[in-house]
Amino acid sequence: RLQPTHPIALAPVQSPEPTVDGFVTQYLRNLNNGRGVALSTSTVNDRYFALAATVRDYLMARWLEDVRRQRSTQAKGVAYLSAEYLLGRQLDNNLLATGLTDIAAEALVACGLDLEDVRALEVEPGLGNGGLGRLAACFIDSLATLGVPSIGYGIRYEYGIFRQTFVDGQQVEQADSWLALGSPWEFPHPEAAQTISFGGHTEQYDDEGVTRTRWVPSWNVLAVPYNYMVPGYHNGRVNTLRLWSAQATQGFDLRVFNAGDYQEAVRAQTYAENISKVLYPEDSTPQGKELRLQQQYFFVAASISDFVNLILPSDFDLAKLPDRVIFQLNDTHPVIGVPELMRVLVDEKKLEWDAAWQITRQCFAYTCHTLLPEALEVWPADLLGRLLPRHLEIIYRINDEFLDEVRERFGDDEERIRRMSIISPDGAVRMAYLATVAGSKVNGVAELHSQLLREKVLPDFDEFFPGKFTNVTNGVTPRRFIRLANPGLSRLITDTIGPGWLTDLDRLRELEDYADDTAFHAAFRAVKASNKRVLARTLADRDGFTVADDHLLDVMVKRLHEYKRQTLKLLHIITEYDAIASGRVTPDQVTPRTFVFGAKAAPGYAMAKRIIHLINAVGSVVNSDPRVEGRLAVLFPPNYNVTLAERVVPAADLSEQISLAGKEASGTGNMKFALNGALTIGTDDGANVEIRELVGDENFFLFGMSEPEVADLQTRGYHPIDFVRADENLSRALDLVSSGAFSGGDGSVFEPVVSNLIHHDPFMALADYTDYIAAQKRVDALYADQDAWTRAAILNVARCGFFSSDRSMRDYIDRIWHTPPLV
Ligand code: Z16
Repeated sequence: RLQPTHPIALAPVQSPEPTVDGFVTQYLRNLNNGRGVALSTSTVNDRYFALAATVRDYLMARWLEDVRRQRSTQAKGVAYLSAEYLLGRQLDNNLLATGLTDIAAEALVACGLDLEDVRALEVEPGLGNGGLGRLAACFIDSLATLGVPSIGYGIRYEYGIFRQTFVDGQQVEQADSWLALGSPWEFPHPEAAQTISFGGHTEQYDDEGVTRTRWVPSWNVLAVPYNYMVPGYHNGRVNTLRLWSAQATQGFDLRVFNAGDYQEAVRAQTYAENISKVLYPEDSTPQGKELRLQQQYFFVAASISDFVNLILPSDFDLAKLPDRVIFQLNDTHPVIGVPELMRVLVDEKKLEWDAAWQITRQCFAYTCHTLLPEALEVWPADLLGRLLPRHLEIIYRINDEFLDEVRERFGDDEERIRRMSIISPDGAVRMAYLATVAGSKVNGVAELHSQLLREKVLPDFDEFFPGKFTNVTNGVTPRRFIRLANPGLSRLITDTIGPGWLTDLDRLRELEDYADDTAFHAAFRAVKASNKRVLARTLADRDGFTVADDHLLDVMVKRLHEYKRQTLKLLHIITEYDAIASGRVTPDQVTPRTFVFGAKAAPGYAMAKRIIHLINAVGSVVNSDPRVEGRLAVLFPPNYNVTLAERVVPAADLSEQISLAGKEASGTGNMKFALNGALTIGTDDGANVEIRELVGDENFFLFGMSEPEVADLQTRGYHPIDFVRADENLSRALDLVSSGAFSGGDGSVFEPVVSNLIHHDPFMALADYTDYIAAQKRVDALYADQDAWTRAAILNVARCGFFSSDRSMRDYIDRIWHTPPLV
């Protein structure tokens, strides 16, 4: 047997020198050897790829060491299972993590290049819809920064969230071909591919006197892993994100090919590879399509097999699996992993059912991200059984045994049994119930959400499983959303309280001492003004917009959903516009405001698309009416994504968090804005509640019904028309839309939006309108006193350190995972 003898081969992996010379050397090597071009003939894309490769090279030694250590120590780790990771651009983040930003910039200058030009080439991997996917990205950043052994598992969609364009004000979706030029951040490992099976039937067989079940599937597909580095911030740690890509098991089926049906053979290949083709563009309201279940099983089965068969040593005692891993279920999307682990343990590893169930119950934990009943996934049993017949059997058995336990506790309370059954009366598998029964813990994502989850969505389960339910309030990574997005504020903070706060965000409290400091006020305001100019430049470049620099910047960016109530924001804008246009107030009586929207609508969500159209329509009227010129502007840049968020959030003065109370599970944009010194106008919903408690009532514009008031109005009977009659401004605003003022005189265009509000208004926008307008008046009043406003903004920054995703991760570790950092 050959052993390495060369000293270099014996030494640990070498990193390039962390100097400008070292960087230049490595950079040119990557450009020449990796891209096969000379500096003089390289394209910007070559230059971007070589730069990314160079940053990778600096991370490589740490990554290889961490992977080795996580395996050799056998320490318990987190396997985060998520169908979405909304990562955002990687280059800046990885430069920051390694502390190489300045060296890289200098090295590029020495090569006659500008870092700014090169970084613009990066297409962000948009492998998520919104909050849930971005949360997963923040969490893996924090886990790496805390040094917790962990791996993120997900899907390498060939097309991420669609690119949004507007044609005549209406949303048109385009494919997000983020891989068109390749990605420099991924490491494919086709040799580690897993075969994932589907379809077929199950059968019993005799295994040396024991009757066992086996699954005889009818088709399969290869899951090829692609690894991505997840560097910790300045700690020399690099974790792994492993995304699976579907590939046909053979290029073509030989038998079919020999029979002469070449077309048919290629069709089979396309079918298999469709599985990881595209991200489902639904946020909060899934469609229940078979391909989506295929995606879910595909990545979860590959991940479990990867962990059990490749990461664990071959002689591992599976009874100890709970000491080695916790599979965190990010929403119901990966819940099919529960019967899959049972199948692996019972059918493949030949454990007893009861022993396997003991293990499984300790290896999973479930995070619920919603309260909307339509967002809780259910799969028709026949669909699930056709695709995964063995899993359906396992689910039935889990349910039977669970309901037996319920009967034992409560007697034949058939009503309760029906309520708690994992299988609904119409024969669908309730994935949230399955996750709750199987999970060691179930958590909501903000205090109010966790409370409502226990009291309203899963009360029977809370009663049955005391101690199972817990809360972990969401968080956001301060590396990306403060340090990278807001370098000016970051510098000011470090100048004021010293370094260290970026990994210990509670230290922002020390800024409270400067809430009345004149010099600090001036510096703080200068940062905000400069961020507005940066945003203005971005919007001018990408959309040709002009942004006034003396306006209050009023921002509502989030997915378009009726429960989030973009229409309520729009009614405020129309009211302001109407007041000036009708001459009831003079332009100088209103605070000059620029309203910024960012929102994608699910392509099949007709009402959401109409609302997008209406925002654009109101915008084009307001922006071209000389009567409000210089006072009101509406900007709706298309294709809001992480990259744009990094510009919008630091520039905002006012953060709109106006969902109907009880509908937004948490929100995370709300946290990003507050941490960047915007004040929030918001309802008592999701994490807004905790933001307000922390920053103080006087530094938060609260309005609207509370959740109990909403529930109360619902039971009393909600009649939106009553609210229209009671507020003249509201009826005027609605009439303006109906009159066709925003649709060239044709009132029919937006009639569905208006009549839906007046006759149904499922999210009670009209009921909260009057109070919302009153709260906006308080915004105007405070903004008129710039010292008071700045003080409140500073206190928002100082008091929101709690919303670091580092804290969220510590809470998960303490309450759910029990996976201490590896020191
Ligand atoms: C999603 O983004 C969220 C919930 C859900 O069931 C599905 C998707 Cl794709 C969001 C919540 O709406 C939001 O309130 C929350 O902050 C976010 O998940 C992260 O928890």
